[in-house]
Amino acid sequence: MNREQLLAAVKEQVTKHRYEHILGVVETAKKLSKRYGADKKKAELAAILHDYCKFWPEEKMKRIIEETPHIPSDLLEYDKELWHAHVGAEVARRELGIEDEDVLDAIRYHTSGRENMTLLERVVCLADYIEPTRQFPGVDELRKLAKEDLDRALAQALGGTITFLVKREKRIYPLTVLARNSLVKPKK
Ligand code: DGI
Ligand code: FE
Ligand code: FE
Ligand code: FE
Repeated sequence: MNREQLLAAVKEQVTKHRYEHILGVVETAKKLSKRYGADKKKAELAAILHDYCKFWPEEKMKRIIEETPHIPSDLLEYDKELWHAHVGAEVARRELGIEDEDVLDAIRYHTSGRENMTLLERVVCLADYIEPTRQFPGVDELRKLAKEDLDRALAQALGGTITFLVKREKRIYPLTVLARNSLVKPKK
């Protein structure tokens, strides 16, 4: 499928509001790629597909997690919001014919992050936080920081999510902690 066909496929899976978000992530990921030297084509592809499974029924996602050996099954013990990323990568490969492992990883880790994220993964994950339709306290500061320091901006974004989860008495997926730690330099 080409870009237009993939966008049309995504549009059928999500709400109008979510589709606007996805177009925002595409534009932001392209800008960040230019700024930091990531592969613009790969970033665009991952951005188009990153939330493909966002509204899939819980049971359907659970089944895919259980039956796919390389999807970590401990995801089922954490917030359901984490599931669409891993399931999305699997569906992109199986149903949409995406074979590029860099792109699949950028989809797979766009929510949780992971230790030592690739440049492409960092670009897509940060674009997801700061695209133009996103609104949360501190987002403008984060957009500014994103122009100056990719890793500090992403560390701040993940830190915000960790704080948000703690306030709601939710569990934190360990990869999110590892992602943030690997982006923050140890204090001397
Ligand atoms: O799908 P989006 O809304 O565009 O954004 P996303 O894929 O980054 O999902 C973010 C949601 O996931 C956010 O509301 C927080 C929730 N979440 C739940 N547990 C975790 C988590 N996010 C991270 N990074 N780590 C978690 O352990
Ligand atoms: Fe997402
Ligand atoms: Fe995200
Ligand atoms: Fe998203």
